[in-house]
Amino acid sequence: MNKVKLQGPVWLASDIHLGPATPATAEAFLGFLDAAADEAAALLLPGDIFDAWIGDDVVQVAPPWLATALQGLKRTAARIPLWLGRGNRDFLIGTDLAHALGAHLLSEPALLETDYGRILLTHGDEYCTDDTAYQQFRTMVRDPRWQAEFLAKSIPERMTMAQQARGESQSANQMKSAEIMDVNAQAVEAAFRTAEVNILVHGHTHRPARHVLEIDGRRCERWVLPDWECDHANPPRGGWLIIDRDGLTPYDLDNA
Ligand code: LP5
Ligand code: MN
Repeated sequence: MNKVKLQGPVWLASDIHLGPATPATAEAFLGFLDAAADEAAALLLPGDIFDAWIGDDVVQVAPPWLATALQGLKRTAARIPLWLGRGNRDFLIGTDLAHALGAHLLSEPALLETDYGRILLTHGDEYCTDDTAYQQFRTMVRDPRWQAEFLAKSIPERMTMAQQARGESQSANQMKSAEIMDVNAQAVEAAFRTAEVNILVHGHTHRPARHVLEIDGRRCERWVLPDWECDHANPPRGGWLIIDRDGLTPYDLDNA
């Protein structure tokens, strides 16, 4: 597990799901990246930055939407430390992308040492243990052998597979209950105990909230980051969290 020492205000955002079909979301995110470079001491993006990431070699042949997003990330990384985490859509982000951007990779989970104390940060899909179909899929795609085989395929082949997987995921999700797709309480408790922290931040579930829990007599907080959608949602949504010496503060894209 990475220990990330951070001083000054830290900005966090996840589940932006950048892709070819979401120009308004990309524009909002690029504005956010510039604001972070001006005001934050570090920017942490714990996963699902991209709608689907099929391998770092796409950087070599980036279509315009991706080239613009990468330029934005690189511009920010040149001014403040940028940390990238991996989500269930972009688990194939690797050291080549980090290197190309001048960014760092977050472990899963990562232990942040902030001005407000120790905070555990991760994407969050690992806590959705009631969703057994997803956990099976996760085990498959996190296997280094599966990844090596997938990455050996051509880019067009990988793009087709990613589109197919997105389609299957969307139809599978329509059949699942909201509870199954949320985090499992025991999995969350185990994370607090193992890391010995009182604060956990994650994304993935698209249910932004601050949950207060009591674990072994300790008061713990689980903060959930929102997803971003400015193209197909009215009003547009998105947001981030700022951690400074006074605590954690959520910000909405709408009234930022
Ligand atoms: O992503 P989202 O929000 O829709 O749902 C997630 C879980 N789904 C996923 C799958 C991804 O969306 C797929 C895109 C990944 C692209 C990455 C690179 C390419 C990899 C190619 C893989 C073959 O993460 C969803 C959860 C939900 O979050 C809430 O937690 O429920 O889980 C599922 O939908 C899993 C399904 O239940 C079962 C698996 C469907 C995928 C089947 C793959 C078929 C591949 C065919 C390729 C030839
Ligand atoms: Mn996710």
